[in-house]
Amino acid sequence: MKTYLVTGAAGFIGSNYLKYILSKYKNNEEIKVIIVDSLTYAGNLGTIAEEIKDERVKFEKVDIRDQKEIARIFSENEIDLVVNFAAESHVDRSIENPQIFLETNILGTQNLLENAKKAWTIAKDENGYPVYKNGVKYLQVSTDEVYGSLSKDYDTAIDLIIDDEEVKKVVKNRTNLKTYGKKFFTEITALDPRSPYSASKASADHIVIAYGETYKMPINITRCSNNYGPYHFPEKLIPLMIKNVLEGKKLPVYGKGDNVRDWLYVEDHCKGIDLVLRNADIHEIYNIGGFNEEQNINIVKLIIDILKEEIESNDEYKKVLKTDLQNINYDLITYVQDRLGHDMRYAIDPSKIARDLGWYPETDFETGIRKTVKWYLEHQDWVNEVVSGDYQKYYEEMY
Ligand code: NAD
Ligand code: TDX
Repeated sequence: MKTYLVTGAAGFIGSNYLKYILSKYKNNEEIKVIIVDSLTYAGNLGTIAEEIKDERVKFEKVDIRDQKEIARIFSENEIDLVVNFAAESHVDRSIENPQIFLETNILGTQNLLENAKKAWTIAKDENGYPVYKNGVKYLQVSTDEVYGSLSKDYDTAIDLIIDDEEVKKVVKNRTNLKTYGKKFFTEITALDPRSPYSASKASADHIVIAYGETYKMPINITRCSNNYGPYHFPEKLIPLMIKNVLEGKKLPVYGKGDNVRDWLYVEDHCKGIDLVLRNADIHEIYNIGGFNEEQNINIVKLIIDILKEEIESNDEYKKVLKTDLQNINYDLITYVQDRLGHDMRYAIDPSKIARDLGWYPETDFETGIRKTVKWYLEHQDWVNEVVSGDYQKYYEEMY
C-alpha cells in the first residue's frame, strides 16, 4: 500500500496524473492519494469531481506555502510518495507579476521538502545524517525552461536522427521525429533560466537537489517539454487558440511565430513521471520530451485546419461554433508584440529515460493534437467553467 501526496492535482498535468494513477493501480495495487491544491485561478475542482468521490482520494484545499497545514497533512497521513505539480505555471503572468512565482514555486517547494524530511526521518546515522523510511520518495515536476534557450539551425523541421542503438530500440514504432536544430538539452546541461517563471523553477530544482545532497533525502526531478492535451487551461498557446477560433477572435502569435517548442502529450508525460517515481534510482534527474519540435505558427495553422475539418464533418460540433464556419481561416492569425525575453527554442534529449526506464513518448503529434482538439469541442462546458472570474480579467487585459 502506497500513499501519494499529489500537489496541484486540480490543474492541467496534475489532474491528468491523478486520473492516470487511479486507473493504473485500480486492480493491482492499493493506493491512497492525498491531494493538496489551493485552487488558484488555474485549479478547478470540477476537473477532478469524479476522482474526489473515489474512496482512495482525499482532497485538501491547502496552499503548499502553509507551514502549519502541510505539517498537519504529513502528521495525519503515512505519506510514501510526494509528487509536486503545484506551481504558478504561466510565463506571461510571471513577466507581469513575478513575486507570487517566487513564493509558490520556491518557498512552497521548500516547505514540502522540509515536512517530508521531518515525517520520513526515522533515525540519524553516526554522522548525523537523517535515515529515512524505506520506500519514500519526493519527485519535483520541473521544466525544460530551466535550461534556458537554444537557437534554431533550420527554418523548417528536419527528421530527427537517433544514433543511440538502445534508444532506437525503445522508440522503434514512433514516426515523425522532428528537430529544428542540432543541440538538445540533456540532464547535464547547465541551468540558465531566463524568465521569472523559469528562474523560480530552476531555484526550486536547486533546493530539491540541496535537500538530496545535504540530508541524503530520496528525491528525483523530472524536466519535461511543453505538454498538451485535455484540461489545459486556455491561457496557454494550444487551448487559447482553440477557444479563440471557436469564438471567431483573432489568434495572437507572438513575434514572428518562429519560436520552437517540443510538444509532449500529457498522458505520456504522466506515465514517465510515475515510472521515475517508482523505478528510478534516488537523486536521478530525467528529461521527458516529445521528440516533436514545432514552430508556433505551424501549431496555430494546424489547429485552424483540424478545427475546420472536424466541424465540417460533425453536426454536433457545429453547435459549439460561436461564429460562421467560413470565418475559420488563416486570416484570424495576428502577429502581436513579442513576449519579453522570449526563449527561441526548447528541445529535449530524453535518451536517458528511454535507456534507463524504457520510456518514450508513445503519442504521435498528429494523433495527440486531433484528440486534443476533439476533446475541447466536446468539453466546452469545462472551458466555460474555468474561464470566469480571475481569468476573464487577465484575458481582457492581455488580448
Ligand atoms: P497549472 O497552472 O495548470 O496547475 C497548477 C495547479 O497548482 C493548479 O491546480 C493550482 O490551483 C495549483 N497551485 C498553484 N499554486 C498553489 C499553491 N501555492 N498551493 C497549492 N496549490 C497551488 O500547471 P500545469 O501546467 O499543470 O503544470 C504542473 C507542473 O508542471 C508545474 O510545476 C509546471 O511548472 C510544470 N510544467 C508544466 C509544463 C506544461 O507544459 N504545462 C511543462 C513543463 C513543466
Ligand atoms: O497567445 C500566445 N501566443 C503565442 O505566440 C501564447 C499564450 C503563447 N504564444 C507562444 C509563446 C511560446 O513560444 O507560444 C509558445 C507556447 O507558449 P505557452 O503556451 O505560454 O507555453 P511556454 O511559454 O512555452 O511554457 C509552457 O511550457 C513549459 C508552460 O506554460 C510552462 O509551465 C512549462 O514549464
